[in-house]
Amino acid sequence: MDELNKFLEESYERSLEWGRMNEIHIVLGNEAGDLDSVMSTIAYAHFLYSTTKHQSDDRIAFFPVLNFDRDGMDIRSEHKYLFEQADINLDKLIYRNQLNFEEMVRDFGNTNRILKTYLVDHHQLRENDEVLRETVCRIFDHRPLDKYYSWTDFNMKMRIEKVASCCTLVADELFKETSYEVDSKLAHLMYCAIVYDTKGRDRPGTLDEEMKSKLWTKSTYRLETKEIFKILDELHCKCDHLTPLQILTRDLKFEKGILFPRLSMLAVDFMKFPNAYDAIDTLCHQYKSDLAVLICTRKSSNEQLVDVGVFFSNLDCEFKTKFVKKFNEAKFALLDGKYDNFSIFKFLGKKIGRKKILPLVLEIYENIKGS
Ligand SMILES: [Mn+2]
Repeated sequence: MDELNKFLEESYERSLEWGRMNEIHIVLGNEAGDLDSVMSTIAYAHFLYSTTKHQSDDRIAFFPVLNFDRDGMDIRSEHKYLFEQADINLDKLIYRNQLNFEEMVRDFGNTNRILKTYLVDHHQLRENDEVLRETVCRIFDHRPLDKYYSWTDFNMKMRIEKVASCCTLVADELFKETSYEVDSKLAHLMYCAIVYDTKGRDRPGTLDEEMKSKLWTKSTYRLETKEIFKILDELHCKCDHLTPLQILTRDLKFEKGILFPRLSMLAVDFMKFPNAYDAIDTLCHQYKSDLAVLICTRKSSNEQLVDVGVFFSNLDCEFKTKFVKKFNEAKFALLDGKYDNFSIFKFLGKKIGRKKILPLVLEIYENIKGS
């Protein structure tokens, strides 16, 4: 068994008997579970494991926790493809539902055992991870800093930088540590995540590019950038094997009670699925959310088309009217729709994605609710 699989299997085994551990290090990715989040999680956990002096101590554990359930792996086709290609057993990865963080924090509290958490690709804990808050000691993220979410009381290190991929930040951290040799499989997996996040393009002079080429030299697979991007993008966009609900959940963010699924098709096309409307309704019920904002993009030959579907689950007409007005001001034009509580907006500006739409919607939402 190769080094990476050995590490993953050992981590998995120890996660089954975490109560026996004296020291646990949790590396936690974001709930959307996109490629760079997943690869950063595994890479950073492997890094911590390899650079710890007490490797032979069987009461120290390093858990790379993918922040979704095992079923969630099957709908993330591009992840699955890369793991299978790298000969990594999907059943030996650690998924969010396999660990009970409440119990863990309770069990470790008031003892001298150590429980530490490292966040990658996000810096806000969602509600059911909030219990880990005081254990967080390190954060790597490439999203804009959430000004509503404060970490100031905590003694921890945060690296938030505007790069295309979170793997870029983690790789940089790994390469800086001279005692650590980046594993060749991990190098390949992180390389692929960066290629995906930079859309298969070269970005000379950026940290993304620098890390991409450093990882390339460590990797054993050596597929061309363009070729990798084409494969991953096709896998990501292919969703004819998924139900509308699966399409909504495979890249989903849930923040401040609002759902933000990202889709690789336009909202107008998504709504053509027979159960599309019911799927959004079901999702809102599952999360007890009163607003879902579908961020939808489709590539056409020379441009990226963006539209946004907004589902007002439990909100009155007045809220809707105000929302439409504010959203209009941000260059989102309302299209005629056939539903009372679901509206589609076409984006009239040049370029936008979830990273920008999410804070915009939160601001509008809080603005209206507060008025
Ligand atoms: Mn990311």
